[in-house]
Amino acid sequence: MPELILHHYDEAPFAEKIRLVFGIKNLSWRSVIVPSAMPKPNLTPLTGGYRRTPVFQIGADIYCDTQLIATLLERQYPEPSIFPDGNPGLAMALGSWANGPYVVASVAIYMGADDPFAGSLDLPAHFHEDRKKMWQTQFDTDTLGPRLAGYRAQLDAHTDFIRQQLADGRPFLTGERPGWADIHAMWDPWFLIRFAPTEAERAYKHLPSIGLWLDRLAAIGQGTRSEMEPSRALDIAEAAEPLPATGIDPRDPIGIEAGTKVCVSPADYAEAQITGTLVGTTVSSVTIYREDPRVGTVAVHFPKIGYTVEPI
Ligand SMILES: N[C@@H](CCC(=O)N[C@@H](CS)C(=O)NCC(=O)O)C(=O)O
Repeated sequence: MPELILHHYDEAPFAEKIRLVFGIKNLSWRSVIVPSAMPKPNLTPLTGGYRRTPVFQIGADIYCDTQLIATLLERQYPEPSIFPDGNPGLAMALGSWANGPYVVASVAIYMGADDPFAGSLDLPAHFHEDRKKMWQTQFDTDTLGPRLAGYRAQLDAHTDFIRQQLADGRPFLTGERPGWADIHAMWDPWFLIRFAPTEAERAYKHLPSIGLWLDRLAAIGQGTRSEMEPSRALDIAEAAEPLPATGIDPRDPIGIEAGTKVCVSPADYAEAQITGTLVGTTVSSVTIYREDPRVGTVAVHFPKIGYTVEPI
């Protein structure tokens, strides 16, 4: 049985999303710790330059972005489902809220907060500079001050969606069982509590239902985690063959033929150009093959939502 390898670090809230999926599904997985800021010399041979966290690996197949990783895990391990109320489309569509305006409000608040790193987080000295550059397409960190109140107002309006869902006393957002909707929504309080505690207190202290809901989510755990050296993950990729190419979905409007050299880029933040040969698409994903001197041929998979694909 090939191992499920998550490249992540403990403080990464997007990685926490996938750790919670492992928890809901009670999966055993291998944890490879990556640096929280660039450079990431043991990750980029696998991804071709994609630097965001987390990245998921099975053999020589590399999956970028939580939306794609969650979809894959749900397909391979359907029970218990991360869509316990039977609304997979709605829960996935929430990603455009959670990964968009909701997350930007929280990160802007953190970047402009008076108490960043107030907790005991183990982050490198250049972390703030790294993030400033990474988020520059969404906001200018140097001029956040006068706009912070506006971001706080935005955050509170987003948080109120969670309060409304929990108002009838249900334990999780869609009912009795936790799922992907909870995981989307927990990103911001999880992040602010750790990265900007004074801001978190302002935003959540008067809403006890949110703290109790976060406690219930934390109690799910992470499944069974065991650590792996980064070099071992590279060796595994080198020794494995990627999944066979699927070809272009016949209904795909992409207009690029299989075998074409392409560049895949995140369309929102953390600019990067990942180049390779287009070998497959589905209605919601894109796969390229890349050659790397350390790991040989790897398949790198991206979701379509939030990414661009251009021939080069
Ligand atoms: N849309 C991506 C976003 C991932 C993301 O922004 N992750 C943050 C960490 S939680 C990140 O990459 N930070 C910079 C880094 O880790 O290098 C996903 O859903 O996976």
